[in-house]
Amino acid sequence: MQQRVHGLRWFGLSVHACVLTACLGAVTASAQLVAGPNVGVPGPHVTIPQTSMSHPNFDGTVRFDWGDFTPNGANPVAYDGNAGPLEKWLTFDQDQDNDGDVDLDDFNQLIANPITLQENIGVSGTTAWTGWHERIDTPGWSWLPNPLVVGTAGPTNTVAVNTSTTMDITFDPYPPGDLLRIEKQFVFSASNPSSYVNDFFAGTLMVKIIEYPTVPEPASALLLLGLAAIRRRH
Ligand SMILES: [Ca+2]
Ligand SMILES: [Ca+2]
Repeated sequence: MQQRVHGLRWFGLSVHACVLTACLGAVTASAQLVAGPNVGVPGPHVTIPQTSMSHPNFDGTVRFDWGDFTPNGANPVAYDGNAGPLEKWLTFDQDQDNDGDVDLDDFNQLIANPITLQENIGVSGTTAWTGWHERIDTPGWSWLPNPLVVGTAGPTNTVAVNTSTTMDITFDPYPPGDLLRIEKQFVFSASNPSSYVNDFFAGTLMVKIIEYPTVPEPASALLLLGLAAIRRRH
């Protein structure tokens, strides 16, 4: 069943459409989003507008800030192995150079420099996280390496590995109740920028990113790995 809910407001962001069961979590008092690695299942869908010049975090570059790094401002996310990933739609301002019109200068300015996505997450649910996985689902955009990962205390042993479209971050188990800030940059990398201009002028240019936390391997899987190792030795 894929009932969709439109126009819910949550932490100042629009949850335009998502699976009903996931959205119910988003609009209760806990405002918790449930996400997992099951990419065949539609997960919670959040639209994030470009952070405006009037926003306190605005630093002169194109950026997207999801919540802030406070207990009330962070977005609670819980892991569920059966759930689909969070789906983020990053939407752009049109008058990028703030001169009162929308023309090619705006588009060229938009694609000229790295774009920042900062996510402030409350680790929620009952399972400690050991990683965070993201994938850019819109052609023409690529990650830059070296994301910033900052928690309330930790996480430790953070390692990030990326391709142009995937970003895999791993760390020591990080418990529910703590905050996590994950900040990455991506760039426009398409070889045919002119084919993106119409969407930009129409106001429909956006970058879709899917993401989910990862958790420790189940004990049963580790046991099986151990048994296999013992058999190999004999
Ligand atoms: Ca302009
Ligand atoms: Ca202009």
